[in-house]
Amino acid sequence: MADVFLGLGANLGDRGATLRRALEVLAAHPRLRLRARSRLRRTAPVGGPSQPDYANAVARLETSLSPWELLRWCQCVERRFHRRRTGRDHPRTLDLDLLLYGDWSCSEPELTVPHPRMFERPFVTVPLAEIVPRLVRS
Ligand code: A4P
Ligand code: MG
Repeated sequence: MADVFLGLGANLGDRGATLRRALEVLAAHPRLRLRARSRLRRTAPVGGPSQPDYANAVARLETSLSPWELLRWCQCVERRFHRRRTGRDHPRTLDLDLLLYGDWSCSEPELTVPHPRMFERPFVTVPLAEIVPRLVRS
C-alpha cells in the first residue's frame, strides 16, 4: 500500500460542495482509503487569467493503485465533475493533483511526482502542514 497525497482545487460552481463530494467519490474506489483530509480553504488564484477565488484542500490516502492508475482515476473523477480543459491555470470545476506517492518519483510530462510546484504554493503547503506537520518546514 502506498501513502499518497492529493491536492484538490475548484473555482467554478459550488466549490466547497464539489470538493467534499469529490473526496467521497475518489475514496469510493475499492483500492483507495481516505486517511486524512484538511479543512477547505478559500484562496486567491495564483497565475492564469483573472478568475474567481479557489477552494483548496489536501487529502492523504492509502492505495494499492499504481501512480498511473491513480492519475487515471483522478482524471475520471475530474470528468465526472464536468472538468473541461480550456488551458493551463484556467478556472475549473475540479482539479486533482497527485502531490506525493510514497517516495516514488517520476518526471514525465503526463506525470511529474512530487508535483513540481507544490512547495512554492501556500494553497498546497498550508493544508498539507495541517495534516502532516513534519512534511512542511515553516
Ligand atoms: N500531470 C503531470 N503531473 C501531474 C500530477 N502530479 N498530478 C499532467 C496531476 N496531473 C499531472 O493537468 C495538465 C496535465 O498535467 C495533465 O494532462 C496531467 O497528465 P491539468 O489538470 O489539465 O492542468 P492544470 O491543472 O491547469 O495544470 P497544472 O500544471 O496541473 O497546474 P496546477 O499546478 O494544478 O495549477 N490558484 C489557487 N489559489 N488554487 C489552485 O488550486 N491551481 C492552479 C493550477 C493555478 N492556480 C491556483 C490553483
Ligand atoms: Mg492540475
